[in-house]
Amino acid sequence: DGGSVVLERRTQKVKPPQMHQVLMLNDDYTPMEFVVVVIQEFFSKDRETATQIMLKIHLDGKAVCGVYSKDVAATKVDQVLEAAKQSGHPLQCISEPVE
Ligand code: TYC
Repeated sequence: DGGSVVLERRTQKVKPPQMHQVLMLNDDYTPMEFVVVVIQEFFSKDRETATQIMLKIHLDGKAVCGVYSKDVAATKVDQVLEAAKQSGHPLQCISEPVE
C-alpha cells in the first residue's frame, strides 16, 4: 500500500575521545640513564629525544612523555611504575586529561 516513509535526520555529534598526557616526575634518586631508557622503551622516543625529555623533567620537575587515549595512557603509567619498582627506583609517573 502507500504507507508513508518518514526519514528523520539527526545531527551527528561524534566527538573525538579525550586524550591523556603521561607525565614523569623528578626525584633525587632515580639515575638519569634509567629515565632515558624508560622513555625510549615505553614512549618510543629515540635516545636524543628521550635525553631532552629527561633533562626537562630534571630541571622543571615534570614533563610530558606522550599523549594517548585514556586506557593507553593508564597502561604506560603501569609499565613505568612496574619497571621502576623492579629496579628499586622511586620514579613516579602520572596521567591526566589534556587541557
Ligand atoms: N633528578 C634525577 C637525578 O639527578 C634524575 C631524574 C630525571 C629523576 C627525571 C627522575 O623523572 C626523573 N639523578
